[in-house]
Amino acid sequence: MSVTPREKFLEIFPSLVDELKSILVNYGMPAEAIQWYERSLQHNTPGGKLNRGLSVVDTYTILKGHSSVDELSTEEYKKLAILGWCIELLQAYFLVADDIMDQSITRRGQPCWYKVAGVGDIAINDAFMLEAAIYSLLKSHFKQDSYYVDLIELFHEVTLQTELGQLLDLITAPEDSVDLNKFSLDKHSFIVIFKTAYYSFYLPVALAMYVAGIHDEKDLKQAQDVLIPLGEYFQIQDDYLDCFGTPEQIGKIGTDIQDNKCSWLINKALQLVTPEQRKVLDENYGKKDDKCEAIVKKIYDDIELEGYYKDYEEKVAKEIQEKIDLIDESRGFKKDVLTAFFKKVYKRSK
Ligand code: GPP
Ligand code: MG
Ligand code: MG
Ligand code: MG
Repeated sequence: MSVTPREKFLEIFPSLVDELKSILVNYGMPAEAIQWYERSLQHNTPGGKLNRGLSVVDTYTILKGHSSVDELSTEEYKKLAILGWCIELLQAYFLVADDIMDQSITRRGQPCWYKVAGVGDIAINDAFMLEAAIYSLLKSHFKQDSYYVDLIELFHEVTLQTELGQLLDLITAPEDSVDLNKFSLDKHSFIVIFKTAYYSFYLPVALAMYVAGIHDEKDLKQAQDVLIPLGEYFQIQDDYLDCFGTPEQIGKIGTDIQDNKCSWLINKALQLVTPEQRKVLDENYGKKDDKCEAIVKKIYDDIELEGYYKDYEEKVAKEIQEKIDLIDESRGFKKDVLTAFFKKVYKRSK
């Protein structure tokens, strides 16, 4: 029986959990702590789409000129999959923390980790431990490689970039004072590029490029110049789905309107509304109240915001395609890496 790429990737995870648990065992941690850690790893790491992790393997496969992941040797596959799992651990760390900060309820169709009975604030420490797991795995599997320090520096840099985006996301959306004048599409662009695009789009490709030995500055920049706008588009889809997607579709309940978020939707709406509608938005946006949220959504409908989103999507997709067409492949970088990413993202509904 043939396994899907996702199943093949998932098969690696249990061995990483065992390895990570053995670190705690060697420190003499009691069994209950080891069980807790395992539960946190299982609840928070493998349940999502795994697109970021799978992309590391896929990118490497394309850079090596293979047509299928199955052409990689067992050792090669394992190394790339471990890097993929390191991004999934980074994502797990971010999401556990983000859900606390955003007071979210569900994630990936299950309760947010801090909402699980008996977890609460311990989730903060669990988030830190998910991050620490990345560096344990990098050390045990890559210490001998020439690019080991590059990998560590890349994870550190991208983590900082994400935290900067998260900072701006949070201070632009204070709970106690709603001021829609603080929002703008430029600020939105900065927030989403930093909080999402670097770690979700640039990081998987850059990691695979280091392992493949195709990491000339010019090529890293070529990758970044396409992947950052693509990641920006991806987060705008996330903003769109937060309001217009169903919880069944997206596995989480949208919170952006009640959380006073500087979402693409509110920024676009602010450009379109009449002074009367603006007053209604000022009075109802960012309130922890389902009725106020419904009033904001009604305005979004009245101004046909979905149509503007679809227009934006067509425009940005065309621009990204044009950028991909201009890629210089002379040093070994391949535009197919970027096309593959684009195909996964374009018009996604979850
Ligand atoms: C997601 O934004 C943002 C992140 C995952 C970055 C978090 C960064 C930290 C440093 C904790 P979001 O809140 O719109 O995502 P979602 O809609 O999935 O909650
Ligand atoms: Mg958030
Ligand atoms: Mg969130
Ligand atoms: Mg969101």
